[in-house]
Amino acid sequence: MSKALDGVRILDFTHVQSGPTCTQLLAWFGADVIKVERAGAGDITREQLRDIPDVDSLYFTMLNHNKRSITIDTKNPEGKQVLETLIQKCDVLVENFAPGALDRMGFTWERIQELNPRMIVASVKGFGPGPYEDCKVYENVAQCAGGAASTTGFDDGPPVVSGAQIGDSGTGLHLALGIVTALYQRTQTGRGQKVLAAMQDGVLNLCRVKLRDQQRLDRTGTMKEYPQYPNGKFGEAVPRAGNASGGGQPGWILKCKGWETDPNAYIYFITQAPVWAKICNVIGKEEWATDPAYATPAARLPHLKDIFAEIERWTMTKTKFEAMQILNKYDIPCGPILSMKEIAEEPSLRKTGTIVEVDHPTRGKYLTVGNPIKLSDSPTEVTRSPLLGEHTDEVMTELGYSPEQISALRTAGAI
Ligand code: CAO
Repeated sequence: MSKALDGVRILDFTHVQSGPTCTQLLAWFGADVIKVERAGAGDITREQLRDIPDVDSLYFTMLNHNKRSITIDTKNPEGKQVLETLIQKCDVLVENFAPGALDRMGFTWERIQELNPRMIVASVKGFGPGPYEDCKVYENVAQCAGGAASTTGFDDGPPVVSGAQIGDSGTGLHLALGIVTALYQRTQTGRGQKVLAAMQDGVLNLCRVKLRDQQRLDRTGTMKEYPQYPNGKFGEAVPRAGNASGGGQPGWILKCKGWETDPNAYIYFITQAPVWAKICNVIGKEEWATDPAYATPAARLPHLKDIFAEIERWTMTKTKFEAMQILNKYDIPCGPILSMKEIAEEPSLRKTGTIVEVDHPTRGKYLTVGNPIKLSDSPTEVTRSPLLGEHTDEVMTELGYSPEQISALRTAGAI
């Protein structure tokens, strides 16, 4: 079957996590992704957090599937020429170097446009234009600067960053959307364009509801679904809300049977208004369905702590999976707190290709997260990440270089 991005060639100049997430997605949709790395070293993540000596780390392999790897020293004049040829042959250049690095290499937007006016140049940077635009940025910096950390955690604790890599992988996702949108516009204009996804912006986009809450707080001085209501204090800025739901249906994480020894024996429970009567029945508090102090969503807001404590008395008598089974029968929205071990072993995720086992020549078999976006006419087959420079000769030959030229460039240290 053909793939959605068949025929699109990506010059993948990305490293670490944010950029590689983006180009991996494009590869899964069928683009030919040629990852350019420095000979001898490659993407720094190849050697970071290694669990097997001298073998590409899981950090690298899990972010670089379905790509080809070519080594070029882009600071070597002959290496630069190879890169120029690649720029002429590709549709998109994706990069997430520190600000200014591409310009310092000699590949300014103007130069790239001269070489290939159809080229889309897509970048991840930590910040957009402004006071921090020259800063290098990693995941957690973006979570802090994008509003995630100040709004995550509990009221009596410090800011907390999320395990979800919303700064890196989240921005990679944003960039991928920008790229396919620019490719679509190019079908009308015939021109390339610059695409920028700043990590601060990407995180803030994902924290949109917290900016909503800032304005609600400014206007009314309180937010009734927050755990600070009714007895705690609100300050000037959106406070950390613990496990409160970000939406209009109050929710919380509750203990389940076994919580004393299992750190993940918990369930997320949402007291969705339409099923309130069913919740009351399940937990044995039938009278709450008609009691004016509990019968309406507005009446319940000052009692949320007590309500969740009562529901928890019930959830603590069930395992999280037993509770799920019972609650689902009544359409009560809830979700088990799943550990990574449980997720890795979950058969349904294997079946859909969301968790995939991949074989690697030096690592052997390992698990990875497959493409979370499923296209019915463009199914994803996850193939292993490339070894450093595995496709240098293959790509150079496709670019028109003869075996003699390739060998001379190698001797000159250009590739
Ligand atoms: N040949 C020769 N030189 C190469 C090369 C190649 N194939 N590939 C990269 N280089 C050079 C670059 O030209 C750059 O050189 P100069 O500094 O002399 O211009 C140098 O390698 C290093 O690039 P860098 O500054 O991007 O790398 P770093 O490790 O110091 O910083 C990071 C890493 C991620 C902080 C920075 O790239 C960054 O801020 N990127 C933008 C934001 C981002 O994506 N962050 C998320 C990363 S994932 O957590």
